[in-house]
Order: sequence, then C-alpha cells, then structure tokens
Amino acid sequence: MISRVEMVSVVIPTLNEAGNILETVTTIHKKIAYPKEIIIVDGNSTDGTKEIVKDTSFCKLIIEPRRGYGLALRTGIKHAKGDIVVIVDGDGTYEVKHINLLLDTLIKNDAELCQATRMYDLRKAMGFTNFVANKIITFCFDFFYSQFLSDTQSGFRAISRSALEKVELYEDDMAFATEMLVQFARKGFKMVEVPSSYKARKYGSPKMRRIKSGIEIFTTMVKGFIK
Ligand SMILES: Nc1nc2c(ncn2[C@@H]2O[C@H](COP(=O)(O)OP(=O)(O)O)[C@@H](O)[C@H]2O)c(=O)[nH]1
Ligand SMILES: [Mg+2]
Repeated sequence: MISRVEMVSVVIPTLNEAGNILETVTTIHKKIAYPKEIIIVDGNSTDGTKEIVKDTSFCKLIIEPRRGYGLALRTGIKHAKGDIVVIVDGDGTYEVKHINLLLDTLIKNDAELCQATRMYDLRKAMGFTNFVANKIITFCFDFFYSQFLSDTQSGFRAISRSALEKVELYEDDMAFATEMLVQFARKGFKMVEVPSSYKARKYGSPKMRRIKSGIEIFTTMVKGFIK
C-alpha cells in the first residue's frame, strides 16, 4: 500500500537504443505528473545511447556492463529512491505517455503493482509468435497463481517500493518479469492492469532469445509453484 508519493523512480534498461531512447525519456519527462527521477541502466551501448542520455539534463546514467535485462533492472532498482518504481523498456515499444494512468491506478486501487497490458489493442499487437507464447505463459500463470492478468510479459509496470523490498529477485534475463509476478502472487500482493498498446520497434533489434527466454520463464513459474 502506498500512503504518500514523494518521488517516482523510472528505471529503463538500454542496450543499443540510440534511435529510441530520446523519445522515450522526453515523453516521460514531459508527461509524468509526479516528482520523478529517470534512471537509465545502460549495458555499455556502442551506438551512442550513453551520449544521448548524458546530453539530457534530467536522466541519471548507470553503466551496468554485465548482460541481462533482469540484472540491469535489479541494478537500477537498487539505486532508485522513489516510493514507486516504474520499469519500462527503452526501445520505444510501450506507450510511455500512459505513465500517469499506471501510477494513478496503482495508487487508487491500493495495489502493489500496476502493469500496462497490450492485449486490448490487437490491431497493434506484437508479432504472432510472441503473442501466442505470451498467451500460453499468461494462461498458465493465471491458472497456477489464481490471477486475472492478461499480459504477463509486459515490461511497463509501476510497482510499490515497499513490495519490492519484501521479495528477492534473482533472474538475470527476461524471466525477471515473470519472477516478479510469481513472487508478488505468492505474497498475496494486489496486481492490476491498465489497457495500453504495443508499438513496433523503429530502430535496432530485440535482444531477447525466444527459446532460451521461454524455457527460463516456464522454469520460473514451475519453481515458484512447487516451492
Ligand atoms: N542494460 C541492458 N539492457 C538490456 C539488455 N538486454 C536488453 N536490454 C534492454 O531491455 C529492454 C527490453 O529488451 P528487448 O530486446 O526490447 O526485449 P523484448 O522487448 O523482450 O524483445 C530494451 O530497452 C533493451 O535495450 C542488457 O543486457 N543490458
Ligand atoms: Mg522490446
């Protein structure tokens, strides 16, 4: 439960997102209606991402040379000072202009996590394989953990800091997002969603390795269930 919001920490992992990051951070900077810090956790990009971030006056840059989406986020979250932590990708695929909707909904519902679901706008849906894999993973997650989420692989989330402090997250890569939901469900934390949409990547390529990530995500769900 969040009683007072003095600051929101927005944590963004980046690995070679030079063509995407400026629009992402500028939109957040302009739209967010709460006091904020924007933390970029960069994996030592070689395409100019770090320089673009340094040139903004409103971002903190952390270099995390070790690889992994989850690891980058864990590093960023350690530095975050806010009562609420927002995580979002720096690849321009999420509607970051919906950030206040996530924050307001989290607070209004006294929830511990509010995430953007990309499943209500199928015209702009993600690629077919990702969509089907997401549906299967989400069905299994909801079934085993008695939840009603529609997009477990959403990486755009507002999370209460106090809830994050009550769980231990270890996943270094894409399974991090699922591990967080598994841990939150096991603790009985309230999780809600808001409709948002998916945008195609304009620059660069996804770093996710689908089969490896799929196996890790399923292993994370099963481990959480039998523990
Ligand atoms: N710092 C850091 N960021 C990463 C790493 N891998 C991915 N990212 C970032 O994490 C976000 C999600 O990665 P992406 O490749 O788009 O994964 P997908 O959306 O699941 O295909 C993007 O902003 C990436 O730049 C990494 O090893 N280190
Ligand atoms: Mg992406």
